[in-house]
Amino acid sequence: SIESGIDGWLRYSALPAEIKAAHRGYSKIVVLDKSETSPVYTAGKELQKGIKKILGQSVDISFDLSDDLSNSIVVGTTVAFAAGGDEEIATLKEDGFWLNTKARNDCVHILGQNDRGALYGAFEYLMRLAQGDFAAVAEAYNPSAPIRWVNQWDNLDGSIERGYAGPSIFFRDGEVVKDMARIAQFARLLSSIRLNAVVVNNVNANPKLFNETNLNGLRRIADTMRPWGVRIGISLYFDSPREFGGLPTSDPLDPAVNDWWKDITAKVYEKVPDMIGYTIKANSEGQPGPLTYNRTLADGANMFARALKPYGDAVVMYRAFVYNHHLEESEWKNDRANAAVEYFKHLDEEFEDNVIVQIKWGPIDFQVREPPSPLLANLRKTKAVIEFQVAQEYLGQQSHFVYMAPLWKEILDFDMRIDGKPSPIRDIVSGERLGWNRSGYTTVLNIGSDDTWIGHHLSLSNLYAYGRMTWDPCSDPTSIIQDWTRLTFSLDQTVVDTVTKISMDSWPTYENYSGNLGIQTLCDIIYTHYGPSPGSQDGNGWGQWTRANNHSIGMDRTVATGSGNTAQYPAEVAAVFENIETTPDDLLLWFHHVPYTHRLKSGKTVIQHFYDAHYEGAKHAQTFPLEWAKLKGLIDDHRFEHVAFKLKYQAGHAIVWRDSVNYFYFNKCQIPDEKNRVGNH
Ligand code: GCW
Repeated sequence: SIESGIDGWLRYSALPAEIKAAHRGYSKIVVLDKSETSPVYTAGKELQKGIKKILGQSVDISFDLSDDLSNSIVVGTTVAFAAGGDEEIATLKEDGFWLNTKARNDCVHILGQNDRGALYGAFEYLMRLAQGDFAAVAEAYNPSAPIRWVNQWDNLDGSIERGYAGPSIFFRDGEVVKDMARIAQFARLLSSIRLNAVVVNNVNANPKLFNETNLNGLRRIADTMRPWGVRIGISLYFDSPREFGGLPTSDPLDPAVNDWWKDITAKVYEKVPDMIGYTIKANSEGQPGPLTYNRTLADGANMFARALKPYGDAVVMYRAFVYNHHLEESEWKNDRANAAVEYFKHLDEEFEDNVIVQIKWGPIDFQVREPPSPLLANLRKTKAVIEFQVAQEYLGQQSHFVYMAPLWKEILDFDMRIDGKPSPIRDIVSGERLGWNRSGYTTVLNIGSDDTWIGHHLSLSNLYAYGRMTWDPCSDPTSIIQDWTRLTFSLDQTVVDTVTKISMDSWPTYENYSGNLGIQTLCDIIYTHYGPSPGSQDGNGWGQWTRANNHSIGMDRTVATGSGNTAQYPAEVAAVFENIETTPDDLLLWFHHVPYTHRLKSGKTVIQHFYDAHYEGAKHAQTFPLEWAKLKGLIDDHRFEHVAFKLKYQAGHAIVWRDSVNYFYFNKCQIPDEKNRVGNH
């Protein structure tokens, strides 16, 4: 229904009559592929449906390029179109498309480099129409990177690790679900933002995925998503040969183990011939892996790579999230942030060329602020993808709203200065900087079967923004949220301005009332990852530490006196972080251990900054429900009430955050707030 969130930003609300009136009609939609499973066919159907809803016009589909084309929309691949003319089309990359709304005979041409590209172009055109944007365009659209994936952490029993939106749309009670409707709808959303693959099961994987019922289930999932141009991949459990296959070992150099994986891979590809490959979490947080068998991480990754070699462009996504989770805090130089480079850098030459290392954007774990992972600047030959997290695991779990595009942009714009040359992370992951041919992006997503998909209507903007940023990392987070708002809620300017303001303020606000100055998020890290628990940040084996004592706080990651982590960055960046004077305030406590009385560049002490930021953040969170209240009557009541409730909760919880964090540090250091809000009263 119009009130549910199932259509996301693809609601295609009818344009107001006066805008509609300015639009000319179409004679027909010419679709250059008759096969119902082709994304080109899907594009034709989507155009037909969208135009009906947005403009109120019923337009017929034809499959014949030799028809009279005047006033038509032609959609297909450039190859299929070539027969039809001599149009000059700018160079297209894989998945790219050409959109020409002023082609000869008053036609609209939507021509993909491949099937997927044609579908992306149809969505682009529809989303312009849906925003009442009829401006003429003749433009080539190309992706920044070939890999634009999402990862679901869905378990076979239907639960979702770090999922905040109900049970899995893929699995239930140990099996793939029967009803594919939500899966098709999910693929439609992904494809509209030009994401080309989804890894359907949790990285903490279950080998029962390989039983016959589930292999057939995977086939049904892939068949459902294929017409939308979305391919699937799966996560594997490293010890499957031993635990599922009856072998005595899972040693990656054992020929029988290799044969076992080849055999399983053949079975999988028989069901899903275009599978994109495997994602592997090994030797990570208790998962078995090659190190369990005294082999290198490359030995492990290469075993899967060899099994996948016969299957086209399939890749192994090998996660760099390998670290010791029983780390001893009493050793000053121990530092989990060092782990990824220590485990992977020396293996740079060792990986097969269809292995891609999947690197979380920060060195620890999706905190409210981290510097970029140094591993992103330490692989030369081995290709990488950056891993984001649309699921707001540490960022309020969709009970708070944090719009993450500004955070991602800051990371993607960060210049790593590899070899002293400009090396923004967006150019590293695109492959451009180091000459990689397959690299890019993935994100933990964790949508569920809730009507909101993600647990909070506003938080779905993060999925939309992720798609936009992976296609074009230079996109502006403000215009992304404006487009999203127009498509999701309304063209009304008050609605657009209000959602934009709340969204753009949301990350700094959350940072203010949670963890400041690069200290980490300060939520509970032992189990839930939700709510304030600064005390849990030390004395744990996870290595997520703040080293807060009665006088001082922060991780000393310098070479001079600390863990040496700064030296993992290229020289110019290392120099900035090594020196307390040049380290930006917002990463001060990430790299340096200082007294609470240390003065920031702002002139404030660290402790006063904590107090002030928490008051400021909690105060600003109170404005969100008030801002939102302006939208009563401007959007449907159902979504209005849902968001109003969430923002009220967030405002209240921000106060809990403020007081918990402020009093925790006051109790440690006994330095009262200069403004008399925190202290022994
Ligand atoms: O952020 C942590 C999560 C774990 C997750 C792990 C990972 C799937 O808390 O739940 O496990 O990261 O990325 O593998």
